[in-house]
Amino acid sequence: MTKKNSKITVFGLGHIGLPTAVLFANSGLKVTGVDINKETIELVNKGISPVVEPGLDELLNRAVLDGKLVATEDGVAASKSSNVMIVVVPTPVDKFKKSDLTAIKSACQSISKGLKIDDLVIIESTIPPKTCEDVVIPILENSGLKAGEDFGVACTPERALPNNTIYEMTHNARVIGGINKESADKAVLLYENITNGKIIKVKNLITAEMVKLMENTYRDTNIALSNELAMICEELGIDAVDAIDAANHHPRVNIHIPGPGVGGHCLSIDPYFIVEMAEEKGVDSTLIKNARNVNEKMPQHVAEMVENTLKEAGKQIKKSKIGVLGVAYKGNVADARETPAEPLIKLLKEKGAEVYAHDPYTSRDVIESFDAKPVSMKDVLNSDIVVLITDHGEYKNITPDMIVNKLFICTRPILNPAKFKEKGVLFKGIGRI
Ligand code: SAJ
Repeated sequence: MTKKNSKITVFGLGHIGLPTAVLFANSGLKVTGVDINKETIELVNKGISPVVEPGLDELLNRAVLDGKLVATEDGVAASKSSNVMIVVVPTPVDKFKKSDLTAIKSACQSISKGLKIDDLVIIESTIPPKTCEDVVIPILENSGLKAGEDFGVACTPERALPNNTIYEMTHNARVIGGINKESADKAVLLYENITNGKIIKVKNLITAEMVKLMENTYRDTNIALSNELAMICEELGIDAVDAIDAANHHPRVNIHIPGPGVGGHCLSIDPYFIVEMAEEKGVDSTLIKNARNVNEKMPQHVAEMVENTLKEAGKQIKKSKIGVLGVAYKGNVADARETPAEPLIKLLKEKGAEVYAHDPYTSRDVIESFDAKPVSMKDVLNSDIVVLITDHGEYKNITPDMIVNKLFICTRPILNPAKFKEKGVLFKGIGRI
């Protein structure tokens, strides 16, 4: 697994797969990127990143110009000419909240057709515990080769944060598990090419699969606790944000920040992978399910807050113009996957409101796909009521005089309620008084 003898294929050139491919290529290894999307392949081969991520364009350009990275649709040919295959494809949940492993299965099928003695297959996609054993390995063994004897298998879930992916991929600790010691050791040597972070070797594949799910479930559950405490505080007349801040001064307390719900492709999905396996094994997972439930209901709480605030001002929600600030799932990113803005807009429209939205990062198409009208920030601020959903940096400079009709729901604790109230704005927030 040194620079000289490794040829890598990365399956999936998305938010995580592309930076992974680019980092290996820039470390001097020969990398082929495989994707099912023709446009992605064309862009990557031109050195243009289809993914918005700081620093990625420059690194991609260099990798392509140096001839270290090429993209193709042909996963079988790529596998035949590589000795390491890394799978970084999406693993969503379906409408029953069960994992959809279609992309993993398809990548593994291509790999099995090109698999050779001594190859190493690495799974980086987030997967339910036991997926390597139950799904990945049986497909790879269709090649006629035996996992752990003829070829190696390792699992190293990606844990980089969007918008800081390059830094985190090269500095975060990385967890690696293998089907055997040889597979894990080979994977460690390989990733030492791209990371300065600590590499933690865990006992086996299933432990590595579980670690990633535990991390995101911890965050989701913690945020649910924070959201529930915030809603209780609203009724008790306590400013939850101040109270949480005070509680977090305790050396062993770290309550997360309440908000309009949990979005993104990780925290809102990964807990279900644990629930799925717990149910299969007949083990209780009430806490994890309830946490998801609390977070998924937050848009409903925000919609009720909008309706009640309009009522308080003597207005009806029906036919009201509601301006939404931010549709991305979190601040300073363009990503709107699983964003709480989407169910919120739907609920507001069901209540008969007209919804307008602005986001400095997300495209107009995304806003339109949520059934809101994309408008300027000024237009949103001119609405009957303004609802801030995303904590984008730009929105931290909003001042009371900018809220034209004096009704403001600020679901993120990025502005000081007192400053707005003293200027006559009816200001509401999650857990704010
Ligand atoms: N959120 C809150 N309150 C908080 C923190 C976050 O409401 O106190 C919301 C955010 O607004 C957002 C959602 O939660 O809607 C998720 O945001 P996030 O920043 O916590 O996480 P992600 O989904 O962007 O990235 C997470 C990270 N996991 C952890 O920090 C444990 C990242 O390291 C992982 O790589 C990523 O999931 C992943 O790929 O699994």
